[in-house]
Amino acid sequence: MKIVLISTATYPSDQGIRTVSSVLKKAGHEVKIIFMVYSEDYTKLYHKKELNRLYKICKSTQMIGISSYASTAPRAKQVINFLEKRNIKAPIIYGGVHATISPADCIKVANTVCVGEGEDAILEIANAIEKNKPFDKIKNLWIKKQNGKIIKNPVRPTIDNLDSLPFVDYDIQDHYVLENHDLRKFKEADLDGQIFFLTGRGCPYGCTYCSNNLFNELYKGKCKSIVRWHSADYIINCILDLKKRFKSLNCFDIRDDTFSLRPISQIKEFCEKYKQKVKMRFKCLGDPKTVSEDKIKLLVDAGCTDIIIGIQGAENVNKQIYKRRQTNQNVLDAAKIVNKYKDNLTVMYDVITCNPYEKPQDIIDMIRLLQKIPKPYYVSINNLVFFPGSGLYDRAIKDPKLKDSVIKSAQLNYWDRSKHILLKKENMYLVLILNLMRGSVTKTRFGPTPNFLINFLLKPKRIKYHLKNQSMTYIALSFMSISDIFRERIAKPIYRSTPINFKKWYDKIRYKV
Ligand code: B12
Ligand code: SF4
Repeated sequence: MKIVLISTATYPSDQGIRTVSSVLKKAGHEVKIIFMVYSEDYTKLYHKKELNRLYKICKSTQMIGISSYASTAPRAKQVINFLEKRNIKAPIIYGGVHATISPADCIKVANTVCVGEGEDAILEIANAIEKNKPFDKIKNLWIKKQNGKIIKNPVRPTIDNLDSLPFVDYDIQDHYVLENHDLRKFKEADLDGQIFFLTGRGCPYGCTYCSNNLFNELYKGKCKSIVRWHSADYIINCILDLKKRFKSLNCFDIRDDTFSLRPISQIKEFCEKYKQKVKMRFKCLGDPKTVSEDKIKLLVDAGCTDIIIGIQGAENVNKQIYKRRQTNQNVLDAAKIVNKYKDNLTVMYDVITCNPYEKPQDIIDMIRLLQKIPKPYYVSINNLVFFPGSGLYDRAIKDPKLKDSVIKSAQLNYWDRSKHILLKKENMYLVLILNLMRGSVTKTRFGPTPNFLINFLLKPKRIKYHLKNQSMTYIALSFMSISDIFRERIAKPIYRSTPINFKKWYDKIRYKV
């Protein structure tokens, strides 16, 4: 059967839709994937020309699947409405992270919504359509009947054995990507020399700003363990397959929420096999509590050149607001370990700010913590986006004072610094300083900002004055917004259009490989 899958992600990796596709292909279906990549200014919708082009590919298909994040949900809605207006015959199934977390929103837009892991459900739908049978009893689906009644079927248990899944679909001859108002065939160069790769699923924690929170609730009692891993052999074979297909690959970006959560025995097996068979640089993520000397040594030795470590909030914010059981000492201990490998390992710390619940002292504490971390490193300052379904969203949406910023923040990207600060208007002076610290950190500066200037700006009297009198903050924010616009509208598009070899070179220079 002919099937079209549409991804609204802004980057054409999307392991979710690619996995759904490979499961359908394994069962003999003919699948095309369309990557509707678009601007990270989420207020922008697709042009009519682009939608018409999409329609041409979809019109002769028997089933359409579409996925979105919360931020790209307006785009998914636009696509579904457009296809329906053009009287497309094929049923449209809305799946992915947003459909999992906000099915009630998605069912207003599509008649069929897939909640949670979609592999088995989509296969059952395809088989039902092929046999001309109804599919309204299939688990994981919400179905809107013609009379408006909504059927909410329960989710089935998670897939325990991830190795039972076929390799992620990278048959790029069946893939299309949006460029210059046209849908053209996917090229190897669209991968930018690296592949985002998840070697497991699930996270045992439940930070209140994160979608995993709700995912864990959804699957309570429906899985042996929410954290599931692919075996080392599965990952290595999959990577070798990709390496054979794409000669321009020079890096694997392992995007598991916390790769360092894997027990040391698994990391050891993975690293030994990776070093022996793959011999290619890779990146991964870790959390301060599970980073250990043994693990980092093995990872660096196997070719790990970059690690992202989540700090997120200052200790008090992590404990009280994010429900993230992590102390500043955990961060400093992990930082000491990774810093030992500074000649071969680039470290990036992730921080979340612009949270209307944080107090001035919390932001000061975060800045002081960053000053204590051994240099050099990178720091990514992310401004809080309230994602529907997260605990923090549920808390803030009830507050009339915050409701507006809760809803509007989902249309912003974490790095839209000035827009976030002006939207939330809390502790503007201090959030501005923290945002000015983003980038590469050395002994004397944080990003473009010298350390002495940070200390000068953080004098208690100055803080007190500028938190009350905001005119200087507004002036600084207008410069910041010019720089943000430059980054989004000029620097990013130029970078994205550069040849793959330039991107590979830049990545190496940036991370000193
Ligand atoms: C890898 C990753 C990235 C990568 C690659 C993204 C990409 N486009 O491929 C990068 C670093 C680029 C990235 C960027 C961003 N990301 Co991101 N990312 C992830 C991460 C860690 C893994 C995603 C993944 O591959 N999962 C594995 C697959 C197998 O799971 P899945 O996608 O959910 O798919 C399953 C089901 O959803 C379903 N399904 C999926 N598609 C479909 C389609 C159909 C038709 C059906 C029926 C079912 C179905 O079946 C799949 C298999 O079971 C997730 C967290 C997570 N653990 O999922 C965050 C996550 C998706 N990202 C998130 C965000 C916010 C972003 C950013 C917007 C951040 C920003 N810059 O502001 C950007 C922009 C992303 C974009 N718009 O493209 C949020 C989304 C929150 C939300 N509620 O929408 C998540 C959930 C993180 C979080 N902690 O909250 N991300
Ligand atoms: S933020 Fe990271 S550690 Fe916390 S629940 Fe989400 S994925 Fe897990």
